[in-house]
Amino acid sequence: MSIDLFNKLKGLIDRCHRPLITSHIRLDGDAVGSELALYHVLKGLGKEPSIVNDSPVPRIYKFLVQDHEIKIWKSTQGGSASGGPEMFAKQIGESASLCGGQETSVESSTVSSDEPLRATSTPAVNVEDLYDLVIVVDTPSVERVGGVSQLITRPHRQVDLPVINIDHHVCNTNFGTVNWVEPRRGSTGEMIYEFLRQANLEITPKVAEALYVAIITDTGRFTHNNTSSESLRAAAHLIDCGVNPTRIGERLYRANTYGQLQLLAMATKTLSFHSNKRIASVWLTRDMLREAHTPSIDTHDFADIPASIEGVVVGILLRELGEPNKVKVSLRSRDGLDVNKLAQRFGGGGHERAAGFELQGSIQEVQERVVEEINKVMDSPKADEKEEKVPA
Ligand SMILES: [Mn+2]
Repeated sequence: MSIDLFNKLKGLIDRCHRPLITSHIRLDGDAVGSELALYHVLKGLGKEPSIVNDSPVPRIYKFLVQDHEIKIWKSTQGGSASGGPEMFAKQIGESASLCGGQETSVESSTVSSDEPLRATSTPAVNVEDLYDLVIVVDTPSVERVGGVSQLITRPHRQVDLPVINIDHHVCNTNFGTVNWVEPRRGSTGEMIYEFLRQANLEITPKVAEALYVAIITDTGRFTHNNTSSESLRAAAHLIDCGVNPTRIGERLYRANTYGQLQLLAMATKTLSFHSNKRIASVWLTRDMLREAHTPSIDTHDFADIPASIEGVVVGILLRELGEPNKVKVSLRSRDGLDVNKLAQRFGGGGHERAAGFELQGSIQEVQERVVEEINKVMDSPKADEKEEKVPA
């Protein structure tokens, strides 16, 4: 990070009083860990930070979070961003007075409720009255923030709130007022660690634990191609700051539910190969999730099932979403095949070796389209060149 960029970030953080911290929909360990680390640091500096997310905290990361620390955004009906100032006031209401004594709509993240918000007559509130800075972590675009993007984009605001964008996605759109985007980084947590070091800010055990979770999960336990000596040095220092790696390992990697294992068995049964076994895919339907009593968020690393097979260049996970006929596609690759570029063709994105997008259609239809597109990329001369290195 350049001195100039550091000074800009530091300046905005020093001047703020009530920063809003948020991240992408369907939170992962990097998102939750980065948010919490910043939250605790800012609290330590005497600020009044709030974390508000579109999605609830996935079960395995809840051990990091106290109920009141992360709030969840309640979207309006249909999940689309809509509603006038009254609806907006209701949505961002954080205290009884702001909500006219009604129940608050920004809930603790550990409360899971899919009830759509009902419009009630509440006084209009400006976002500026609640927050004076927005910090978005680990998120490539404003759209990926989900409903909380209403706090970042213009229509409901009188003045532009400054937005800090800290991210390592190669497809980041630089949507912030200040953008710190480094795609070579293994995680956003690693970037926040660097910022704290450079700013000479204290890394308390709580901060260290949150950052460690961000780093270890996003590097795939230090195995993904974005893992660097810096990732490991950061992790090593975080252990010095109070992290117990065994405890974190237990919480993250020995915490499967029976339902998850049932789903794993079901998903593995759907395994199919394409293109001379260079592509492998599995899928999960809503019925499977229901049968295993497991939320979709607990299955995001199932893309590793097909990708873990020897010789497979691209692993695909297809998941039916809540909306009818909508499928979430997750891709994992190796041998230099850039799935971020592939995902961008379908309106998604991510990293070179891990990316995703959503498509309309049945699982079968979506699978065919995606395999066809991957084949095109694989068959291009450039991909062939790289593939020659792959043992058959
Ligand atoms: Mn990340």
